[in-house]
Amino acid sequence: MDGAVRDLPILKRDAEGLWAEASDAMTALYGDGPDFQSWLQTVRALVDAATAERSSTLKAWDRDNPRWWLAQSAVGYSTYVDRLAGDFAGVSDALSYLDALGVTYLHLLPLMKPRAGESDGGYAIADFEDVNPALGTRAEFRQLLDDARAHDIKVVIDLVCNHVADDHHWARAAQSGEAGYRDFFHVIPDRETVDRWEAGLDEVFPVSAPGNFTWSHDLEAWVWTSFYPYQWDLNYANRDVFLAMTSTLLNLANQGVSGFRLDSTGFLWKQLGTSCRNLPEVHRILAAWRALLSMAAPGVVLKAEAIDRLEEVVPYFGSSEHPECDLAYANGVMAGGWASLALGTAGPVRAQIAGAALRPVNGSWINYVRCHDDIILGALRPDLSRSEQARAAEVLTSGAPGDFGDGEVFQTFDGVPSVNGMTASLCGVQGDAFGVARHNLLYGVCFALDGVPVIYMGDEIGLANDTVYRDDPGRVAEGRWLQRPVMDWTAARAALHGAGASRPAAIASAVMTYVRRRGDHPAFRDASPARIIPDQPDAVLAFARGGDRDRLLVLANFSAAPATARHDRGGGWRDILTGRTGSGEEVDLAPYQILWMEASA
Ligand code: OTU
Repeated sequence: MDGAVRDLPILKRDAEGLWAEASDAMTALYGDGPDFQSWLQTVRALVDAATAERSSTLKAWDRDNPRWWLAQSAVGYSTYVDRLAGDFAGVSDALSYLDALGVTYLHLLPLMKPRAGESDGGYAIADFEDVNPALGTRAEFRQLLDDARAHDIKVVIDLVCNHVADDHHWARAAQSGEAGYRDFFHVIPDRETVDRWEAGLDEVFPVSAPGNFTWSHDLEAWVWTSFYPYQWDLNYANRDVFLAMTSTLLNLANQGVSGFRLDSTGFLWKQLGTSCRNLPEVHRILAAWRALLSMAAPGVVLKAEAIDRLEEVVPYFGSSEHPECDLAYANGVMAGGWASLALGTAGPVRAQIAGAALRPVNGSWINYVRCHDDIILGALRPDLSRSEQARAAEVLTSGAPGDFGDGEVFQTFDGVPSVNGMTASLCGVQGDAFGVARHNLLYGVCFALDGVPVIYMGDEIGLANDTVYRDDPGRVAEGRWLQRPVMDWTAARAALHGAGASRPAAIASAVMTYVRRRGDHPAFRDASPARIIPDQPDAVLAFARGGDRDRLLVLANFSAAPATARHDRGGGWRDILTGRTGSGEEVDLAPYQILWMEASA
């Protein structure tokens, strides 16, 4: 951890300082309510109880792992439990594989008890206190957490904090008219009022779940449902909701998880006349959660899942004085990488990396190439025009000659389709000779950036699209299943040892080289942002990492034609990925080639 990070005010704040921070945020949100001071004491009692109940093992873990995600060796892996290994016990068995790959933190997609029937891939939670029975028992989940701790692998879970399933007991209580529960949700009796709200809103699933409200016969009213009709948005303007979710957060932290991916953070607060995304109150909720969690479970990380334009995402870090989330998804860089690859120009990714450097020092990026969701190119507006976004999506999905990607269109926002597919398929590994090089290019950039690189399950062996969902009536309407394949363990175990089919082995070898070089090169000790090196040909992305002495240059060619990059390593250089050496201030890059270049003298 570098000096600037070690000196963060938050790390020096004692419990009372943290409580003052949390109280300020809660006062701004709920200070006008009746008996506010006594309500505040209820929150205090909750966090004090959680602090007292935290086990000595976890307290020791907190002490030994301050800001563990900043370790130079930190590498994440994101997966569904069942798609990777069937159940919790299967994931326990997979830990040694993840260890061998170099993974230090495991993000498990939703694993709490989901709604019966359709559940948006588990993002409709019926019970935060229970796990998905299809994945095992609570005891098996606890065992997995213990096993992971033994491997020194941190487990981060999804906390779906914006909504609950329509069969969660809060929703059930509202449906049966139990006092207090109707206000857990945004319930609007008349259509005119609904229409006034709708006027400011976008749609998340315009095709499969148009609109933001769903009629409930039981409530005889419209319920706010930003996502699917069975996902009921929680009403955080109601302090009981905040209290209930805070309690959930603290309980789960004390079970031994190392962090939370806070799902759909942008949607937590609604205000008529706005887009109801990323409102200031959302940031107050997160600041309060960070401070309360720091009181009870300081080693636990908060990750913001705010999939938006960069300028909307940066505020999710808060500031060094008033921190919010410790990590946030660099979705702009991710989408920029795909746009650059598709268009053969480094411009889009370059602009996003330059913008990502503006994060505050208390925050760090999660860098990734793919995840379980679609790629939303609209995050690149206005830098990238709508027609360029559309062209990029076409290259990734059309299947026409020259359009290398083998993805699918998910849905269309503002005239631009969002894109589904696994990295390997989107890179066209089955189509032309450059597929593997494209895959290695994107992962090579991802691992060289500042922040934590996260591998999406199966990408380490170039697992292709899973088209099985098309024949499954329960899943055919949800195109994101294309990138939720079942792990191919035969290929994976062979590839890790350099054996088996050549493509998985080649991709695994590249990924493992990135993991190792990132872990051992001194340039990556420094957590400061990547610095763009200007004056390159259009296709070339060039950036520097590390301090003056250990500086590493990353040069990447995003086009299918050779390109010549410029650099200041004229006295002699060495590519730490391949060992290739050279001199002179220009270097020729093959199509899609990436170099991690250190000074050789
Ligand atoms: C998140 O998604 C999850 O990652 C999705 O898998 C869920 O469907 C969704 O929340 C609801 O729980 O809200 O802030 O394809 O990128 O829905 C971004 C659209 C989200 C997703 C968007 C996203």
